[in-house]
Amino acid sequence: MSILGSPFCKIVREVLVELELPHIFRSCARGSPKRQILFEKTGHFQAPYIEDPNTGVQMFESAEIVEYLKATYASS
Ligand SMILES: N[C@@H](CCC(=O)N[C@@H](CS)C(=O)NCC(=O)O)C(=O)O
Repeated sequence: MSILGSPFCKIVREVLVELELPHIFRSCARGSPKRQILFEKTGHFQAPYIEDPNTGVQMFESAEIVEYLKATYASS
């Protein structure tokens, strides 16, 4: 099955899977009411967006998210 999606979200999801990090994925496809929910929460809509309940970190920007996940969860 092929699913078209954001290439920016894809690289973040790949790192979440690679690091075997349990996560909840909330799709914000065009037309999804979750877009408005994210906008109301952050004042902005952009995907990907991550919230880490372990650290309280909330961030946009795929490259920064990948860097954060690797720095926080990759074992050396
Ligand atoms: N520089 C950002 C770009 C992210 C981006 O452009 N995301 C698109 C989805 S692919 C987006 O949220 N666009 C706003 C919209 O769809 O309204 C990153 O690397 O995360």
